[in-house]
Amino acid sequence: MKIILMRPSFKSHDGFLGTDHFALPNIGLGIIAAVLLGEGHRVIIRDPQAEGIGFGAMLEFLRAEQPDILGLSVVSMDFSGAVRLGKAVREHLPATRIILGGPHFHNRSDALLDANPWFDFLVVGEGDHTLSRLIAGGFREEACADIPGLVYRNTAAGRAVANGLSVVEDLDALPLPAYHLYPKPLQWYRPAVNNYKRLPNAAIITSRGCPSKCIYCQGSLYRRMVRSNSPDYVLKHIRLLMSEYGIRDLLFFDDVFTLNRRRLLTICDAMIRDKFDLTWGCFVKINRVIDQDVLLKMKQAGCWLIMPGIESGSEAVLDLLGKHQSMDEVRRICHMADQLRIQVRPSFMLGVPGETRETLQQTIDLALSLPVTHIGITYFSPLPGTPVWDNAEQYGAFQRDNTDAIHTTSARIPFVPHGLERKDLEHQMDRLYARFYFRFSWLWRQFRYLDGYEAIKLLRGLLIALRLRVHLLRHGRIGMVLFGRSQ
Ligand code: B12
Ligand code: SF4
Repeated sequence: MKIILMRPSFKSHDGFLGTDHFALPNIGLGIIAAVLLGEGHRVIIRDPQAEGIGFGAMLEFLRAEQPDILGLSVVSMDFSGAVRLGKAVREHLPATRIILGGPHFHNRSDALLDANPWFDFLVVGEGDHTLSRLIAGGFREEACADIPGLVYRNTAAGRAVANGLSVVEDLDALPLPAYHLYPKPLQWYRPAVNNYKRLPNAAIITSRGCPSKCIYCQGSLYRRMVRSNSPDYVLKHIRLLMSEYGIRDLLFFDDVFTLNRRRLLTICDAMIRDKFDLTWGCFVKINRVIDQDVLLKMKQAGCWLIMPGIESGSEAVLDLLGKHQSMDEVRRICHMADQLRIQVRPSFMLGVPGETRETLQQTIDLALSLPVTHIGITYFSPLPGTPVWDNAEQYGAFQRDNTDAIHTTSARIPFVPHGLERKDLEHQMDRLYARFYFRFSWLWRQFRYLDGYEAIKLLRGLLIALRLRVHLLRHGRIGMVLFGRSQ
């Protein structure tokens, strides 16, 4: 069978203010492709955003290729792009089966399939094997009933039916992503300027799921279902990236890479013993096994960056969000990492449930007081399938039925907490960016971390800061320029 896999994202991410291109290959599609290749199918991966291809050109390509299956990987922000593409493909290629998976879909996506007749199937959860099972079952309705995570049309019921959540038990049994199939060589991709130390960089996932219960997060869907690759598998994967693709810097995109202390230390020990020429960064949770010993070992193994989700400067807000971390812990871990010369790049959300003018101020005060090199800030948006989605209106104003309104960036405000106004959030977003980056102490911190690699990045960073300043002076707002333009 001929299968084309892609993200229906047609937004250009050609640079943070045009200074640096920023694109990463989709790991999930790479694994699905590897599974299908192993079964003898012909697979093509496309990425319009990375390739700089517009909607029309992509449709032309699909019409020329006439795939048996078009598999789309969809984050909520891209759902409207998927609908647009789905309608066009249905019209021009009636025989192509259109199958969607990705974090936008959840247990109650049966209604979504009913509302979108141009799609054939949706997949909820981990779809590594779903396409191969569908093909093996000949797409027959009886076979569909036994495929975990599948949402399909059930003739007897007269509507779509959802088969729950698909979860892969044994991650070591999965093949590595089919790196050779990405539309650009792996070495071409790079994350945003503050997320890599050296190039070429790559990103990998070595565990899935998170035991925490943050009510706004997709990770919480997999509660208690944390599964990890063994250290042997992880090390084999890294060695391949280094030897075949010359990768020198890695991002561990696991929800919380430091979750299992023993596994983490085993991986670090092997990297140290075998003298890996590798720098790396990872997502962490402040209160998940991070301590002085662990951080020191990570540093010795090449870790230069940790990215905690701090989210808010208010413990009461964090408790409401199910995050439960104290400000003392946040400060302690950030200082500990800074002393070991591990850069910290936390993320914050503005306009979360329970937010008030005071808690916004607490978040700004916290961000400015921490010894961190960069910050990531987005406006909060409820995401489909997460606990907060069901009762978002209890906490604020939100256009539930408008998928275009789901926007987890600093460009648009999808959700306004009761008691606040849009302009409060806009004002605080700009204030936080401006006050964080236009400080002498920020510049001083950059110099503290200066080495050959950081010098090049600092020049890029200063260019970005300068452009931000000019933009702020000209337009009075920063937020809109931080993300790509729609094509
Ligand atoms: C790495 C990452 C990124 C990277 C790389 C994205 C990329 N090119 O793949 C960067 C930093 C660029 C990024 C950007 C964004 N991200 Co992001 N990101 C992640 C992260 C940490 C890991 C993704 C990953 O590789 N997972 C591992 C693979 C194996 O899983 P997967 O991609 O979900 O694929 C599996 C299933 O979903 C399913 N599946 C997926 N596609 C398909 C397609 C078919 C046909 C089938 C059958 C199955 C299937 O099967 C796959 C294999 O199991 C996740 C959190 C997480 N742990 O997943 C957030 C996450 C995906 N990101 C999220 C968001 C919101 C974003 C942004 C919108 C953020 C922003 N402010 O701009 C952008 C959107 C960019 C885009 N258009 O994709 C949300 C999505 C929530 C939602 N409902 O949409 C997540 C879940 C984090 C969260 N907040 O909870 N992200
Ligand atoms: S926000 Fe982080 S800690 Fe909370 S559930 Fe999601 S991945 Fe886990």
